[in-house]
Amino acid sequence: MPLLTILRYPDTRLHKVAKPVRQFDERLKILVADMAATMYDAPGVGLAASQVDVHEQLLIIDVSDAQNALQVFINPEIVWASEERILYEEGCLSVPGVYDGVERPARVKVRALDVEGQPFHVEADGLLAVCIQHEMDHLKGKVFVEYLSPLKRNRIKSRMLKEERENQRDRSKVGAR
Ligand code: K2U
Ligand code: ZN
Repeated sequence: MPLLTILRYPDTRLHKVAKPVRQFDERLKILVADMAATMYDAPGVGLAASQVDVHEQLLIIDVSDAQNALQVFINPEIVWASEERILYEEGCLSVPGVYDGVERPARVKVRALDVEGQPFHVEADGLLAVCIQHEMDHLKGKVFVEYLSPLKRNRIKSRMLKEERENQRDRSKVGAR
């Protein structure tokens, strides 16, 4: 399974709003497999299709210690969220090296479809609840740095753009050899 390219903030494609999945076919299963390989390789505990430039409502999560319990959420909806909130040090594969506190509902109930198109519900707390909400933000075109102050967000944007320019320069040097 090929590893997919993860878009890096502030790539504007990360802000596209994902459309509902309509066809539960072989293409979808291959996409899930390629996203899972990409997530485990990163490594990460979640990945939204938006991050690999596929703008469909699909996210995957594996919060198991052994990294052998993949969960697939298609067209997910949060049907209930607790009043209680949790502050969690979040990161993002699209914003490598940046971790900061984000406050979210501590528990959520989610309705989604599985890869066969069958509906299911999940009640989540802890890391799973945080990750589901983080990934669902991606499907709405939102990156977690948007919860931070404008000063922090602008510093992160400048740093990511600088790193991208350096990476492109390194790639051109390798190509020139
Ligand atoms: O969306 C992503 O880039 C995947 C995130 C999922 C995540 C976001 C916030 C909090 C936890 C997980 C990546 O897995 S970031 C790596 C990571 C892993 C465990 C805990 C925190 C960050
Ligand atoms: Zn993310």
